[in-house]
Amino acid sequence: MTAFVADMSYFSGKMEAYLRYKEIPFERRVVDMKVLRSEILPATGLMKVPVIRLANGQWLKDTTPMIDWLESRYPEPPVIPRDPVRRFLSKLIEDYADEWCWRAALYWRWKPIESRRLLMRRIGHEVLGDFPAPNWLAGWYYGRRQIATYLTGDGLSRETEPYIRGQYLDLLDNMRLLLEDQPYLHGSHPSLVDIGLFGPMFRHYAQDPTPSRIMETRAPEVFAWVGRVWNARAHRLPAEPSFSDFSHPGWAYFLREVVEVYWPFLLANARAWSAGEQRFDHRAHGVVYERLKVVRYRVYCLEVLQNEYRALGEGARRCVDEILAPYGTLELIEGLDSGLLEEHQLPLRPERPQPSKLQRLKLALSGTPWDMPVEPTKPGSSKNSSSS
Ligand SMILES: N[C@@H](CCC(=O)N[C@@H](CS)C(=O)NCC(=O)O)C(=O)O
Repeated sequence: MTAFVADMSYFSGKMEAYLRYKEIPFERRVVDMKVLRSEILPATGLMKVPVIRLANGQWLKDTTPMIDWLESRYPEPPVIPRDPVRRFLSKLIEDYADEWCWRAALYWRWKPIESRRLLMRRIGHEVLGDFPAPNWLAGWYYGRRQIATYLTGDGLSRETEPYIRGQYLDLLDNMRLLLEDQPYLHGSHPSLVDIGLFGPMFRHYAQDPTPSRIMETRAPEVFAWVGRVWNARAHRLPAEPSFSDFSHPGWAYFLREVVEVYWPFLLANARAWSAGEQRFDHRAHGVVYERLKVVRYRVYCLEVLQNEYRALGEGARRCVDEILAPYGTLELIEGLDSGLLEEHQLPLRPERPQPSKLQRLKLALSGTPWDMPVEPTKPGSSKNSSSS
């Protein structure tokens, strides 16, 4: 199989850590705009990495379903705990790492001037080589676009900035607590929570100059863990992973964030989507993240997690509820239907509607939005959700 990746990409780092640890053979292809446009977009409907092309020509996209799919083909050693309670909580934390840790990782990449300058140059050079503009200008344009979409367009304000900034330091402190007692966050072997948190920690925090310096001094344990996960190989570890439960005090921070902040964010996004809105406000940590973009993909994330929760046996569900009880309960939305479950069935359907020339040009200039560019479905066109 071929993994299409970018060297500074959050989700590519996550995927590669998984493939390397599992020792799944793959050819590594670093993408540029041309590959994104001419190979990845037609095959997957997005210009995003990582994606995988299997030896038989079929494609996979999106790290979360990709890992699920690969786990079913390469089950040993598992990264997803087989115990249903640990499995569900791991998936919850993976999703939080993907969707709620993203903004802060972008903040630390694009806000400090030394990181911003370096990354604009790097991206201009490595990804945008064929852009019809000098590399530095293309990199500058890309950086401004990331800032506009994922920071100022995603709730960064004077009020929220200290919390966005502080999330990184909180992650470091709490990961350090966990790593003082075990080589990986969840025990003896890399697991889904390591892979998920590797997203922000590797290509952004450990490698972008400003946050990297902080990690080196504030949490060398995390710096060492980044190297350990990258270098982990299944055959060098005992055959049976031993994954702990979530009772270690280091998990309290993550569970609280998931229950008090992330899950309500997913609910608010899903409700706004059902109401056909474009933006919504979200209160967390006593401040308001204003005018967050409603993202259909995150309605899908909630739908998947709710399905996982509902599939738990009664005993397992009670156990999950008890573990989360100090922080609250997971409210569910009845009848939630993002309409994206089928889109994420892997391998992807080969016949896909192709973007028009105009859509391609728009994508090249504005970047791939969070949502589907080619088959936009208006909210409300599928069964709509109502809250319970
Ligand atoms: N949910 C997707 C997210 C993939 C994603 O957002 N990739 C980023 C790089 S880390 C990307 O390709 N962005 C392209 C752009 O912003 O134009 C996954 O888990 O794979």
